[in-house]
Amino acid sequence: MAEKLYTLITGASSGIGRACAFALAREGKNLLLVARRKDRLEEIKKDLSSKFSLDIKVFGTDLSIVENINSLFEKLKGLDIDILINNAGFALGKSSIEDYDWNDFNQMIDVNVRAFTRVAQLAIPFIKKTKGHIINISSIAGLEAYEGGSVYCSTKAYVKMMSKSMRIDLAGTGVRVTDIAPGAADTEFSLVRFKGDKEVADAVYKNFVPLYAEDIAETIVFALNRPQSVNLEQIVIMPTAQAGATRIHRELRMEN
Ligand code: 8X3
Repeated sequence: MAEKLYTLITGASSGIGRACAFALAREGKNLLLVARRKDRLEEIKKDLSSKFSLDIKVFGTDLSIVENINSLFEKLKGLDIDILINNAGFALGKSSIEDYDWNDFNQMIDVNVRAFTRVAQLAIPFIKKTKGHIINISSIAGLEAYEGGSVYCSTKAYVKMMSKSMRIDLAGTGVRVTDIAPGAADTEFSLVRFKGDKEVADAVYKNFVPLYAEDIAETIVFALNRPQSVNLEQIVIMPTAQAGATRIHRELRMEN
């Protein structure tokens, strides 16, 4: 077995990706952190390096451009990677398909579908070599369509189906594949979806206790730490107050 193993995390600068970096650092994993915002990755590296003795490499790159993914993997050549957290993805906009901005559709497809697929494809030889684990981040949106979610929901259904396909294609290699499907998680997700409109974004998580990125990261650590012979294939994780993509029980809280 290789001396030094790395966990590769895409979309590592915020939300679930960032929480995974912290959770996996606590597990003693060396990290390869990828995101567009390199300054944020450097901050995470600085923070983690002050607490843990790990090898952490950061890569500031825009995965929506396939050539960037190809050159990222050129740089990773020679490293032993046993975990991929294929997390980069986002929603942009929320409206009827009739009115949706075509550019928003394309940006989601570029990252949630194309980059997700290319990262998985180029990571597989590394993960096969170490008999490692691929964690794909889908969503409750990939299981249930909702109003205004057309392309976002479809991209996440794609991730779900790709996860199953990877399981089938990689059966017999010792590689594990887990699809993590979170519900309402209070991250930058809604701020990005609503293009910086904080009031609208905050309202998504109002009057109930949402998931936090750490809840999802801890669940991922649980899946990774099962015995090598056990593959948790799909984990749907929602707040207790959420019973479906659009079924959230909100309590009106009385202020003191
Ligand atoms: C994020 C969950 O329900 O806001 O993928 O689409 S949802």
